[in-house]
Amino acid sequence: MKIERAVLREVPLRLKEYFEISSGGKQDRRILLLTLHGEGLEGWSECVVGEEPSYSYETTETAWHILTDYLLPAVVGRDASGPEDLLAPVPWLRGHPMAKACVEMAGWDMAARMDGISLSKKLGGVRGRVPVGVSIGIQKSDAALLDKVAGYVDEGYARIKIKIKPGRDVEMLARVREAFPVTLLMADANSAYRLSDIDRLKAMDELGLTMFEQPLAYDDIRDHARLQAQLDTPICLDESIHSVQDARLALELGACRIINIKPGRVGGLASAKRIHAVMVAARLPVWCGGMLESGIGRAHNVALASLPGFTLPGDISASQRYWEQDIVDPEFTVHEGHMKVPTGAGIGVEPDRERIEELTVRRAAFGD
Ligand code: OSB
Ligand code: MG
Repeated sequence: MKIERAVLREVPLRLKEYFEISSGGKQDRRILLLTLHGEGLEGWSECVVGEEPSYSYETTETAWHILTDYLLPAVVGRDASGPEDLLAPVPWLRGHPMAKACVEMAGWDMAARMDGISLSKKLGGVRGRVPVGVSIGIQKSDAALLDKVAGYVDEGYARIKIKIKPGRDVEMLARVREAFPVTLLMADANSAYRLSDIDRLKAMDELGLTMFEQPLAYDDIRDHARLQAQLDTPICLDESIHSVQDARLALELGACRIINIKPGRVGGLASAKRIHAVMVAARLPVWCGGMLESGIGRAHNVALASLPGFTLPGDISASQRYWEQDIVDPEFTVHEGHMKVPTGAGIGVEPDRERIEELTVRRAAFGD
């Protein structure tokens, strides 16, 4: 696949609702969109970096720097054998998985279009629709949270994830569990606890949670193993897993029983597929996480979630849960707890080019 041209854009989008997690909150996203051109086709992707180095060390600014100073100049003008080969010219570039994934994922979209098949099919997807959940940020009060949960349960979401932090955890979750005795509930701490918080963690172990996501430090697989040995609730790792090597280490140590796969966090869709394969071989489930994406990133996530091992509902909610107006047509919707996997070529949804152009505040182009 010859890449003739690349255009990177920054597109600000305001979330309908302030989204708070244990490390901080956000209202305004600075979305980075990449378009690769070549073979008479395009490939689209979204870089899922956050605005601040909190979830990951990468930020909008570091990704812009890595993409424009290293990755895109290396990719444009080259004839790669496929998406996995796109970054072959920069094997020495360490880290920055979200910036790398952005290039690789646009390559997957283009490769699927070259074959005239959907991205889902190109990746080995087997499902026409995928079960989806919703991730609820930390609310001002427990009453506000109960309201939110009720609303999403009514909308049919297959699983409710609740963000927690010390002090907004045991009692709050117990109230939700009491009001929703049979709903699939899980908690995501985004690394807000330490092993010394074991009493609180054990209290949450009594609430019948489907899983406990990333309770401990982002770089501490060993302590997660110690914690998992003391809990019945499966631990799901998010921030700790950046590669198939991390996944193997976590499984060997017994640090988790579930992995949240985000293609951006693990350096792309090929890496996501490798982690998926290791988990399927271990007979453990995975699900697709989210990074408050626009419809472009969501399209990639839905395609990935159609692979056989993605048996748990993903953090892949309807466009309307995030944005007044998404930047793809059609927008993503949820019916009976599921989202349809687009069947058109590539990501299978049309970027709203006019609106994207209008919203663009920064642009870098490579190639003629
Ligand atoms: O930990 O899964 C997370 C959003 C930003 C950063 C980290 C996380 C999240 C979410 C949102 O939980 C999931 C979504 O996109 O709906
Ligand atoms: Mg998480």
